[in-house]
Amino acid sequence: MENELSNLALTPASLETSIRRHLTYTMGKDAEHASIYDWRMALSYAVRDLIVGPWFASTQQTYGTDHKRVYYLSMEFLIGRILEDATINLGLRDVAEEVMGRFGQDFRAIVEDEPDAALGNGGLGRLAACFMESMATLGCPAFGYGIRYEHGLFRQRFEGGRQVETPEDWLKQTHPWEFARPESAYTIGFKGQVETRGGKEVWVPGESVFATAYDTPVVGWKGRWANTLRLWGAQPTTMFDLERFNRGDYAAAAEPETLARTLSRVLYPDDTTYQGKELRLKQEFFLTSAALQDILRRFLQTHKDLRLLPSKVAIQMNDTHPAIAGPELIRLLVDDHGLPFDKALEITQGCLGYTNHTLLPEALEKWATYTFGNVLPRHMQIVERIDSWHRIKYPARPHYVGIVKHHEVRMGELAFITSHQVNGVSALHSDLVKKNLFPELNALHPGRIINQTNGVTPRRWLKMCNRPLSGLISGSIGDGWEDNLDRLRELEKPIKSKAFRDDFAKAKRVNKAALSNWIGETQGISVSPDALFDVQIKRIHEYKRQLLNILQTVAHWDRIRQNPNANWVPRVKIFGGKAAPGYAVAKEIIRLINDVAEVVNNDPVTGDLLKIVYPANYNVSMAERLIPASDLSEQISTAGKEASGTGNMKFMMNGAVTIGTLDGANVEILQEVGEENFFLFGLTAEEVTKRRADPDHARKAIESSQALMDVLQMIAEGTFSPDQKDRYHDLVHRVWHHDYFLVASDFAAYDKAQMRVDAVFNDPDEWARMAAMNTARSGFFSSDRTIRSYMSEIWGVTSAL
Ligand code: 26W
Repeated sequence: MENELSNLALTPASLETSIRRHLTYTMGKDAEHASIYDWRMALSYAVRDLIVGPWFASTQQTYGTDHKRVYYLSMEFLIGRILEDATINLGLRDVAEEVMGRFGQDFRAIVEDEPDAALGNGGLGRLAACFMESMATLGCPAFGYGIRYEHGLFRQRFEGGRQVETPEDWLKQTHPWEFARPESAYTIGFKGQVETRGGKEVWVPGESVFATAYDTPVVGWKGRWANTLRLWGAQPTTMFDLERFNRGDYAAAAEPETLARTLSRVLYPDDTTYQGKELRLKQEFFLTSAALQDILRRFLQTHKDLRLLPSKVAIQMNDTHPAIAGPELIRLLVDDHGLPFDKALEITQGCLGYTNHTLLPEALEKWATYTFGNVLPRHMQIVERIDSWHRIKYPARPHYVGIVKHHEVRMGELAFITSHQVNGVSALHSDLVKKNLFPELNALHPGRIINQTNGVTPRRWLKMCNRPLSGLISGSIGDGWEDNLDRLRELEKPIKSKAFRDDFAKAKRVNKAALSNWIGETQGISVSPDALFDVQIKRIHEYKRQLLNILQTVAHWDRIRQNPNANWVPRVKIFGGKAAPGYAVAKEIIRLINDVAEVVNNDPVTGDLLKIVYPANYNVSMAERLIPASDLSEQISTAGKEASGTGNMKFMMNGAVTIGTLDGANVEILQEVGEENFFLFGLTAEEVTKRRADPDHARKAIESSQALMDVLQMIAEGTFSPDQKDRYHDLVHRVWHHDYFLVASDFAAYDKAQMRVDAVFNDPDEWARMAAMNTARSGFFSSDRTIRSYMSEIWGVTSAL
């Protein structure tokens, strides 16, 4: 099927007419009185109109050919802004800019007026968004299912250097991309009891809410295909108690409403530690049950035999958050459709796939059987039944392995056993999933665990966010790399010429100049675009080691002060990221970075040689600004801890060189780009385990590095907290005595690697070559490659294009 741009029948004049029509009839404004919001809405509706054609065509085609569909279940979709991305994929970004110009409107300003859809915490949520775009680009018939949180990830401010959270409000203005579907509503039950009627188990829930659908079309590259992101909002099943209301008891009257609305009110802002909160379990079941009811309804519209479900339906669980899908699908098949348990389990396994995104033990979901059984009594029975089925079928299963152990339901084991494939998200991570996370289950089910290395969409993360570089690429290898990213390898030939390397450096320089203007305007810090832009942007976690970065920054600052007239490479250290509100240590690290910045940025001795910038409220839109302007990509997690990383891939694509450990997908980046184009340092995952076994590892490392010793001393003495000299005593004490993430043990190697960075940066042409080679060899990290692989190895789905 071909829905090329010509099918959109678009000319600048017709777009102009459409925008004017929406301004008048949708927004009810004339051009003289329209605000930037009105213009944005008018443009968004005009663009949305153009997506509807391909969207209907895709749906009809899928129905018509009875194509197998993919259902991607995720508690998070970190989408960011939609308008510019949609114009890019429809091939009308420049037309839109021109037409808005005719109205006297600045396209950039309009694009930036759109709030980010921040329905996710970090990597897992952003991956889901990239996957949705790639599935649309590849013509893989798919639905994304998630929750329409009223409030996305909190807004971050700094007060006296400390993180302060405020609620986020993306739905305050009308969200123009969604279509409400009040007619698509499902009842979701909770609690209550299980009754036996005529030898059958029947769940009688004690509470219920409606899940109603909100659909956002997701259009792929060149508008050839569009899928649906279906987000569920919770509605009360009974509006309010009129009798209580009439008695004047207004709060009590609204109780059922309050209860329901709470379910889709906020995104849990924690991706660090699993906390056994009942509301979270309810949210997970709310998403999953609504999705499965919708999937079965759609299947049964055109099929009778539920045993054929796995031939038409592939369901992917984004981590264990929707892992209740196993028991819920079995419940629907057995209780509502009368299938035998064993058959229902077989069908369920045939449909489900499970992606693991973390090995951190504190992030692995497990629910107290008390909570689980209370909220989902029927599912508790089914979980026990799955577990005993598995124990009996696999008598070699060790006694300590199982879904229910020590009065807890382990969601990882549940997801594993109810799926036909389990995958990790990078080669190293998948290896560790086999060896460390599920060694016994892996032995019982050889071949079930596979690897699917993550990727990112090059439309948003190169074409859209980096116009100078994408222009240069198209100018030298032509168009067509956008959906065939391996073609970037063709750049290797031009990279051999000095002229091309100069152009590459110029494109980077344009982005850096824009960023330094933005930093000046928004942060009040003046930074030179000729300095080395060294960037670490990601959630703040101990394992990601922002602490290592800031400690080395202090060491560097101290060295410049000792010898200010040496030939230093000017550096701008840029940080971005949020800490989970309850993660005290991460918040201390944020404060330390801000405190160090305060001192360093005001030091007349180091002046422009070193600046530290930490803009608050890092999000997708900020990433789009920072990544194209970066020289150095900080990927410095403790080896074995970062499952994959996806920011690392975005930096590489945009011509930043990585300083990094052998962790997650860094391993594969290094393999693609070669050691000569990567600043590698640090302990390997195996060495980390060995090193940790030495109880004195930190002390030994500190005592053998004078630089680290000095840095810790300065921080402990209050150099960066003159108003409260003991502020960082605990933090320094932890480095000395409980350095679980081996900051001290990797410090010297990191410090040395940073010196190698400076040496290369001093040779601009060599730096340009390295940077350009990173772009040229980033093709493997397109999420198109990842999705093709999921399609053939997990989903058994072909392209409908
Ligand atoms: C239940 C609390 C909770 C919530 C979210 C625990 C853990 C999570 C996520 C699994 C954390 C996450 O986002 N993981 C990241 O997933 C990315 C996409 O695969 C990887 O690139 C990152 O390395 C991984 O940290």
